[in-house]
Amino acid sequence: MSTLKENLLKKIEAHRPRTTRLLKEYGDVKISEVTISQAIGGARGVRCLVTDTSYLDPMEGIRFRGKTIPETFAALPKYPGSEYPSVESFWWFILTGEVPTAEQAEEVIADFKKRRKVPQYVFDVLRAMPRSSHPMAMFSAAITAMQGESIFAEEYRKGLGKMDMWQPMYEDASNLLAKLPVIGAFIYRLKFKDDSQIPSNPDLDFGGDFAHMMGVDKPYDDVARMYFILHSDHESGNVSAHTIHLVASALSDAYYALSAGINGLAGPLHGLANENVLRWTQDFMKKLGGQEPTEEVIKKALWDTLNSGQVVPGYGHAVLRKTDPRYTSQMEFCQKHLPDYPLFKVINMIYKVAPGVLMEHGKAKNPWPNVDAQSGVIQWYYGVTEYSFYTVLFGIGRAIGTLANITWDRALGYPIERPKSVTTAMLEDAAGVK
Ligand code: NMX
Ligand code: MLT
Repeated sequence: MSTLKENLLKKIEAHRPRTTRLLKEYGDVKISEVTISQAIGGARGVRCLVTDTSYLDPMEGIRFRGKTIPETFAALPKYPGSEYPSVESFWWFILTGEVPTAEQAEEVIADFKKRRKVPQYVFDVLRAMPRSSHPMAMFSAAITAMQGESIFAEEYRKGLGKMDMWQPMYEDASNLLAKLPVIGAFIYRLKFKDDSQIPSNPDLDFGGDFAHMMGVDKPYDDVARMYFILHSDHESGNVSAHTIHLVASALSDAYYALSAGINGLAGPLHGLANENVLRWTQDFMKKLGGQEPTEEVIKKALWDTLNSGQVVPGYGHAVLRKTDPRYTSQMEFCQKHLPDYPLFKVINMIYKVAPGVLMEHGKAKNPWPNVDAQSGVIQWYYGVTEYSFYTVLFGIGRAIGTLANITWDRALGYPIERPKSVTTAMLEDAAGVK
């Protein structure tokens, strides 16, 4: 057993009695109530999921295993020669809640390298799809195509005890995660670089190899590490994480569960917003025809979007009520690496203007930017200008937290998810509507 798996087993064994005790002794304690507006309105604010990998506070933003973003980046060992930790060290951290040593992180890097090879049929499937397919459709199809590799599904068929289910789930999660950079970069080069593929480099870590296969020079390796970690987890009520948890609760394997979540991430109100931010900004710059953007013209463009009934992409959030710290973290990266880049200046100008416009518009509960408002500019700066690819980057990141989460779901024996629905007539009865 690998050191990581041994450590995880210890954590699982220590955690199980907590869940058992809560269920047995405190199962009737209320943590939430549901109103009619919550039942109709997308269950906003209803507390009915348990996730230990991360927690989202509306005012503070995300904490991964109790640590804020700056604390996470400061605590994890940096990848040698890099400003950021490796994704593999973060994988250790998000799974166990403990910061790995540099040696432990190295062990995971070595383990992931062994799991990296993608079966040829996945590339064949992708090549058989129309080249016009959206990169997210390709990404989802590639993950589903690999379902036959699932160790969990095979072990389940043979007969698997409930308390042992986390082990094959862990193997599937690790196998799948290690392959995602290869699949992502393949899709990018298939669609946008005439299928001129760059083979994986066995000397590189998750982020470094992704940058190498994308064909983008340093410091894009650090951009990849930062980007994947920032997008990894956002507790489990968001569409992608919730879908992955929900599908896995039917004891569908990690391949089925992750591809389902990726489909949810592809929606414009969720991950696809990062593509739309860049589309919106580029369209707006095109209309300016080389004219220097000003706060006044940005204001007008924002109002035009709102008046046409569209949302301003990259702004607003279902939980957050302040600027997303993932936005801030990427903004700080830009301030350091590309302070004078014109597109970054425009994004900053939108940040100055948009919250006021959204407040005046009076609908959005949160007028502040989310993660997607700042992520595309970094990609654009490093030459990845094909913005329909951006949500795949989000998806590779999101796999980290959600695959850790479903491993824990199996470790703690969480049951199939099945909330109860009611009819509109029942709501009217409950409200005493005549
Ligand atoms: N632009 C215009 N209107 C907005 C915006 C926005 N950015 N955000 C919220 N609203 C509207 C929303 O459409 C709703 O209108 P209506 O009453 O007509 O249905 C109203 O404000 C109330 O919505 P909220 O309760 O503030 O937001 P909700 O929790 O329903 O939705 C989002 C959250 C994130 C879906 C929403 O803010 C949005 O559509 N933002 C733009 C898309 C985006 O950036 N999504 C990415 C989210 C982060 N991620 O990566 O997943
Ligand atoms: C996410 O990262 O999943 C988004 O910010 C959406 C959310 O948390 O609801």
